Amino acid sequence: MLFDLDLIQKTYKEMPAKVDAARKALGRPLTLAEKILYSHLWNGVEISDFKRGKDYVDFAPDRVAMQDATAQMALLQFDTTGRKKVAVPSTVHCDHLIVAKDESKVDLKKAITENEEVYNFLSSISNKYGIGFWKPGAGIIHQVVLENYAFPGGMMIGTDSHTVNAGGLGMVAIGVGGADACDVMAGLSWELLMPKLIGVKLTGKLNGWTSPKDVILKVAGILTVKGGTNAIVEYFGEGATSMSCTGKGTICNMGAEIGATTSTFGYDQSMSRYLRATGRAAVADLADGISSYLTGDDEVYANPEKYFDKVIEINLSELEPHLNGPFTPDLATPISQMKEAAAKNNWPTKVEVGLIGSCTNSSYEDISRAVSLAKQVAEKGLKTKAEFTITPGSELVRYTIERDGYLDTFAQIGATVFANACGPCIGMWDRMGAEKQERNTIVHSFNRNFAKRADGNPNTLAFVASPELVTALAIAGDLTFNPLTDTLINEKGEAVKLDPPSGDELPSRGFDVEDAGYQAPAEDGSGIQIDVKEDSKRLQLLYPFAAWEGTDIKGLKLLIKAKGKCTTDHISMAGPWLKFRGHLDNISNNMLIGAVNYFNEKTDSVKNQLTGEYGPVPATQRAYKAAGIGSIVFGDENYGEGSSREHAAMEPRHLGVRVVMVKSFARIHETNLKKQGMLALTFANKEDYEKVQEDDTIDVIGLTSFTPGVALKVVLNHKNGSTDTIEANHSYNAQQIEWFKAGGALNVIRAAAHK
Ligand code: MIC
Ligand code: SF4
Repeated sequence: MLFDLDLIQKTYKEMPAKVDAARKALGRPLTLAEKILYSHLWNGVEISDFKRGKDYVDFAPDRVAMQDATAQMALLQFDTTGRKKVAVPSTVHCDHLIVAKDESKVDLKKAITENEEVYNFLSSISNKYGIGFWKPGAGIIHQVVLENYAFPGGMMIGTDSHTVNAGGLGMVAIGVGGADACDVMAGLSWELLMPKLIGVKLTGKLNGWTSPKDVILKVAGILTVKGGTNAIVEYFGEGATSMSCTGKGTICNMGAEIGATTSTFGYDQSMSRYLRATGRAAVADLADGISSYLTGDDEVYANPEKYFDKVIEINLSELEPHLNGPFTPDLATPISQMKEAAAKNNWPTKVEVGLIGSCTNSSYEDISRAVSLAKQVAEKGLKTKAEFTITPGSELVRYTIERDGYLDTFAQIGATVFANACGPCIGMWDRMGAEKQERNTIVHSFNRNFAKRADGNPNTLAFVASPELVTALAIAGDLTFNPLTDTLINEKGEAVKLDPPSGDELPSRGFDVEDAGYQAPAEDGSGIQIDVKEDSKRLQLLYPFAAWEGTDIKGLKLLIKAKGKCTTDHISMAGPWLKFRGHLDNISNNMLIGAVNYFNEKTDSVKNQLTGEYGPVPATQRAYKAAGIGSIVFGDENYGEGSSREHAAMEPRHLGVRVVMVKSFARIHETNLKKQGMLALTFANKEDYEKVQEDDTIDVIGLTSFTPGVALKVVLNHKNGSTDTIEANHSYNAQQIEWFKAGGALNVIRAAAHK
């Protein structure tokens, strides 16, 4: 569908002059990322050569997208700002709360009943404040955004880390917490640390079994889960232009898994084709008119080392299909090495389930290529060994693939089609037998594979791969099957080889849909009432957090010293907890229950310093809160990796944790902590992490002169009477220090609104 053409027209009208001015001021050619950033500076911000990784810059994003699990908190916050309407076009998408169990229709119906209160809340608050609402069943936020809202050269933020998916259509699209979305919807600027720039030059051409997914699986292997932190990854080269737009979306989507601020591609014919196929020829025509502004300058791509902070080159002609995992998306194994890797690591090689789809890989092209393999099952007399599921990304794609007979072909290999929603990607998979917690292997085309993420079973090993490879491995039922070289034995006992996948970039008969699932907001929503019941278990109005007391913070108890990987899934688990995303107190009962306690290597078992007993993390923290004692959380590298969910910051805030101090943070989580008025600190010397002891009482010194760029001190008062004073770095700028002092960014906005 075509939305907001006037916004796109205006952006494109102003963009050339803005880009030219930036090029002139900086005195050099520009990358695409810079063109988009500099043409979206907040009104009044002067163009200057901002220092990457150092300067905070104010921007004016074109639009905001929110999904149901994060929109609840974002809109509860927006509701307290006193605004009448959102200041920029915004949308809400109902995709995260649908459990995948039986099949699409049954599951959707059940979700609509179970989540009625939340859907009604989101629908009416969207209606009131001028927000477009996509009903349950319409599809996954990022797919729906790509199909309807993303446009080359645009800038958007979204309350979901995979908002970056829209980079496939040449946007700078960034995942944020709800508080950031709230600012932009309230008409305020949006602040971002000027990102570093990583260039990825793609040479050659994808062929055979290799797909866009393998590009990002390879990049994740090179850069690791934190290698993209505070950087924009820009892809270019012949390999980029020869790839489909939706393939580019897959690559950008999984940029979240390397911690990148976002990823993007320059405007090209594949984007034009995609825009036209999705009913947006007018946007394509406009983009064609200023195409040189919608991609990096030639000089940049000719000499990338001069303009990017880091350059990676990948030859697509030689790239092998990969499988990444288990438990982390950056453990990359080329398929030819899987036999060896599985044996060495003792990974179960029997594939129990293959799952395709999700916001990452559910395009028409993905499905058509996977179907070309499913067809071969009957043609070659094979039998599919593993279970197989499909999670379409949108009703538009689902309707079209049904029309084109693809769902029938999948049905012939025994596939289950789940609702157009997140489902098994976010622990909303009611998988039969998962409660037995058996060690088992699954392969999927989603993006994340942290422990418990798909089915809640900590012993499920999930490997991420392209939909093509997932389909082949499900047919073979074997993780070590290399379809490039290996044969399968069919029902007649013959050895057969699968032909490489083939498919269509876009449907030859065009896309089709009966009801895409969109609800436009009321023209005048002022009369609409938002009801949140006092005794609701799912929704709770927010109260303002208390302001800083004006002194150093002393006498904090150690709540947990988290060991190793501590993602937002460890801090605030999804799956069964998603139902409490609109109720801060209830969801706080999952706080840090997945984090491993350094001192006993257990999850959800920490020492209560008041009683000396071990208990669950949330209960222990509630005991400190009841006693009026603050606490501190220590953590390892890349703390808060993964999701944008601000619950991972709001829960500790609500329960009385004052400080989170770690070796390093993931970008969105660090911002979320700051926004909620917490202290987010990093060890100046990472070895100091070792000095933290289980019975420590901790003081934070230097807050009365809290200044950007000046380290604070943290004193560890050990039980034996000795102390260690360690240096605590922080990245707060002057504005963020104000948030801390006020007790949270929202308190600052509210105070301004009431002046
Ligand atoms: C995810 O993929 O982890 C999620 C669920 O989409 C999250 C958002 C959330 O936790 O609601 C994300 O990536 O930001
Ligand atoms: Fe949904 Fe999974 Fe995509 Fe997150 S990554 S938006 S949970 S499909």
